[in-house]
This record gives sequence, structure tokens and C-alpha cells, in this order.
Amino acid sequence: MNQTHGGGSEWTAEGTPGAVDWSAEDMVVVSNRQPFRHDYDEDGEVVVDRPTGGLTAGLSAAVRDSGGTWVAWGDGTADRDVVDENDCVSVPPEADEGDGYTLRRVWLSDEQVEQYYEGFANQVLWPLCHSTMSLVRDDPAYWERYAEVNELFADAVADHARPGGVVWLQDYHFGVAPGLLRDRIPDSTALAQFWHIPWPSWDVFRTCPNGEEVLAGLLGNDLLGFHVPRYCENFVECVEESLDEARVDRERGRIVYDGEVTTLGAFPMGVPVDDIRERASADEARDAAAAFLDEKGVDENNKVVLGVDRLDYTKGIPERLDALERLFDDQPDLRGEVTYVQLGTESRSNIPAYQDLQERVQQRVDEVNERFATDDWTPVVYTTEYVTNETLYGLYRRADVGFVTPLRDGMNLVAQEYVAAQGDGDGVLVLSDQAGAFDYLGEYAVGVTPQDATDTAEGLADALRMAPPERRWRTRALQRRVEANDIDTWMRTAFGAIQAVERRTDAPVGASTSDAGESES
Ligand code: ADQ
Repeated sequence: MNQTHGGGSEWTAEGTPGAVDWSAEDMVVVSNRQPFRHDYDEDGEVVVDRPTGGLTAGLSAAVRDSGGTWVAWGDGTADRDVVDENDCVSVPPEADEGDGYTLRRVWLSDEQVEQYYEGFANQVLWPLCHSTMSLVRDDPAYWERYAEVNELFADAVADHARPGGVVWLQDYHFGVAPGLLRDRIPDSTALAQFWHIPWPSWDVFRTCPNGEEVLAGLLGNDLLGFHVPRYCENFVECVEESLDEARVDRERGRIVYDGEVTTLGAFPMGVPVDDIRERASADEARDAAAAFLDEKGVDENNKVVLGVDRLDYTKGIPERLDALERLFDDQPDLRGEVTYVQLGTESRSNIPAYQDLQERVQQRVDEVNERFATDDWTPVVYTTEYVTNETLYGLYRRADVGFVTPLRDGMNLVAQEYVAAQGDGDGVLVLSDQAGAFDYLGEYAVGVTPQDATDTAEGLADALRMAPPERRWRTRALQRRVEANDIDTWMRTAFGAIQAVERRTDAPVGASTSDAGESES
């Protein structure tokens, strides 16, 4: 049923990643969220929130080594009080001169946050790109603020971009900035962007308000990266349908628009595999997970099914609870034997769709527990509390099943973290066929269709009853995949492609251009 895709496509990044000399480039990384945030604590002291994710840590190291700058929204309560007259601060705070890098902060008003971030980015682009059109909420002010904030970022970036350097934008908050940057940075500066979420089909994207402007803006990039070839293909389809003047060269993975060339590529993002494996195998992680489960009243002999997500409607958490209910209905012998642990981090709580989701998850957890709980067994343990990385990695390691069932997901790093944390363990990954990660891991995971409670319940039962030899070979095969494509490989492949890209060439599409490149609209 479930096919795997991937390798060999015309959008697959070419070549093996080599050693990249970050110091050879002046790099400017641009993201909505900042890598370091300064806040006042209750005693009025400044405290620093540090990067924990693999991507932020990897990009931080690259910016540091290149002697570059990171540009991001300053959203901390003490952020304004620690920057210099150019809105810059050196991070990490304890770094000696030369060991840190510059963080340039962009300031947003409450209205800008509401209309750019919570508005166009998270109530238009996010639901559209995840093909949940019914959740799109538009307001003309959203686009105005989105364009305005992109302009603020473009101005800030222009202050730091250097000839021969690289500007690397992250994600869907910057659909306009690349087009603006074309005129504001030196021609010899490479301009690249990685789009972390799916790109939908034209049939969905055509409903995007100001969609044409977003496409044109993104074609300001010299290189535009997605996780999987399918998203590149969808993007090209949208360009062909929407921008008459654009010409597509599928063979070379390029689009020429407005006299400039944009190269597209699929760069599947990975996780810091070695680091996760080492930390998940440590006694501290095992003890932290045991203490967590003990505190929640989970019997140490029970099988544990683990979900780890931001509380986002794309992650399919209520649907997962439906499948669990189906499992306990259909397979009563598993009652009392299996505990489903769901970690959910609150996210975008000012947006009504997210408030609704939070309520719905709590309601479904309560319903499943009310139906099946006994005096000494609670089927679902659900918490929104913060857990340390030690506890998280320990839980990955302890869990018999990693339950990763998004309705749609650009990649999904949790699936890869779960596999990486297994070490010599043999936890089974149950994975949605709607996650980008499925293209790389679907062959050895237990694939499920997340909207289908029966299919998902059957997949979960298969995973729970799988014999140890099969568990082991599947785990080893999955581990080889995540090892071959860890975060370091992603950084080097993506950065290698940025360095190799043609910059601002006014090259016409050559004779090899496919006919499909001629727009029909
Ligand atoms: P996200 O939608 O945030 O990312 P994901 O890829 O799963 O989704 O990454 C989430 C990260 O946050 C993981 O590293 C995970 O460990 C951590 N996390 C989530 N919930 C947590 C919890 N409750 N406690 C502790 N840690 C938690 C977006 C796209 C994805 C894409 C990534 C990277 O939506 O499709 O994979 O960017 O490009």
C-alpha cells in the first residue's frame, strides 16, 4: 500500500557532501525565532534562553565559524536592553571575542506580531501548506503586515550581507523578503531559503491570497530548498500555473523568472544522531524517564507507546486517540498492558484553531481514560509540562513504540529522534504516510494512514505484537537511514549547494528546457 519515494528524482540534491569551510563565507542566517533570547526573571535579573534543537545549534555553529550574523525577531522582555545602538548583541553571552557571533534583532509591534506572525504566516500559509484549507483565516491586513515585516527583515539583512557571502533564510515567514533582497544585497552574495513545511499542490495553493506575490518573492532566491522532491514538484506546478513569464528547466532543476535563475533542491533534514544516541543511552536519561513514568503512575512492566508533538492540528493527536480507543475496543487483551504517553508542547495559543485543538486533545484524553481506566491502570498519560532533553531521550529509549502520525508534516524530526535514541534497543516506529519522513523511513517503519482509525489501530497492534527479530532488523535498517542523513549531512549538503549555485546570472533557459516549462495560463 505505502510506497516510498525519494532518491533519484530530478529535484534531489546532487553529489556527496564534502567538508565545508564555513569560515570561507560571511553568512547571514535569517529566521523568525531567535537562537538566544534575553528575558527578565522575577527578581529583575536577565536570563538567557538558549538553543536546544539540532538545527539551531548547527546553524549557530556555522554562523559563528563564518564570522557572520543571525537576524531574528527580538521577542524577549530584556532583548532591547542588551543590544547595542545597531540592535546587535554578541552571543552566546559568555563567549570570548571571536568565539561568538552577532545576533541582530528586528523589533515588531504587537499589531505586527498579530497580523504577520499569527495572521498571514500562521493562519494563511501554515494551514494552506498543510492542505487544511478550512482553517485558513484571512484578513487584508495580514498580507500588508506580512509584506511590511518582510521589508523590515530585508533592511536588517542588507546591513550585514557581504559581497561573496551567503544569506540563508529559514521558513515560511519570509515569502516576500528574497524578492526585496535582490536589490539590496551585492550581486555576488548568494541568497538561499529553506522552506521547512510542505508545499501544496496547485489545486490548494491557488486559493492563497496574494499567492502570486509569494511565488514571485520566493523566486528572488538563488536556491530554494524543500525537504522532499514532491514539494519541489508542487512548487514548480504552482509557478507554471501562476506566473506567465516564468520558465522551468526541470532537467537542471531551475526556474528563470524576471531574468534571474532560482535553483530548486530537495534536502531532507536530519537530527544529531550521535548526540541523541549517546545521551539516550546514558544512565541519567534512563533514570529521568523512569522517574517521569513512576510519577505518572505507569507500571514499569507496561508497554509504552510514545507521542511527542507541538500541540498543532497538523500532528493528528485527536486522530491518534481515536485509533487508541479502537485498539482497546478491538483487542481487549491489550488493556492494562499498554500505556500511551503523549507529550504536548503548547504552541500558537493565541490562535483559535490551536485553542480548539488543545481543548479537543484534553477532552479525548479524558474520554478514553474514562472508558478504559481501572484502579491500577490509566491508558493515556498526557502532559503539556516541559520535560528536559534527558527525560525526552530517556522516554524515546524506553518506549516500545514511537507513535508519529501527523495528518501532514514537512519532514517530522520526532520520528528520526526516536530511531536515533534506540541505540541497541528495538523500539518500533509507527509512521504516518503523510509525513515527509515517510519518504525516507516508510520502508522499514509500520506505515499508517493517520485519518483512518482502523488502519492506525491495526498498525499499532502490529507494532506492539511484533516479534523481537523483526523489531531488531527494522530498527537497524531505520538507524542506517537516519545516520546517513543526519543534521550535519543536511547542513553540508545544503550549504554545498548554496556555494555551488549560480548567482544572479541572467542566463536564459537553454535548449534543454522542457516543454512543460511553458506556462499555459
Ligand atoms: P515542527 O512542526 O515543530 O517543525 P518536528 O519536525 O516534529 O515539528 O520538530 C519538533 C521538535 O521539537 C523536535 O526536535 C522535538 O524533539 C521537539 N519537541 C516537540 N514536542 C516536544 C515536547 N513536548 N517536549 C520536548 N520537545 C519537543 C517544522 C516542520 C516539520 C519539520 C521541522 C524541521 O513542521 O515538518 O520536520 O520544522 O524542518
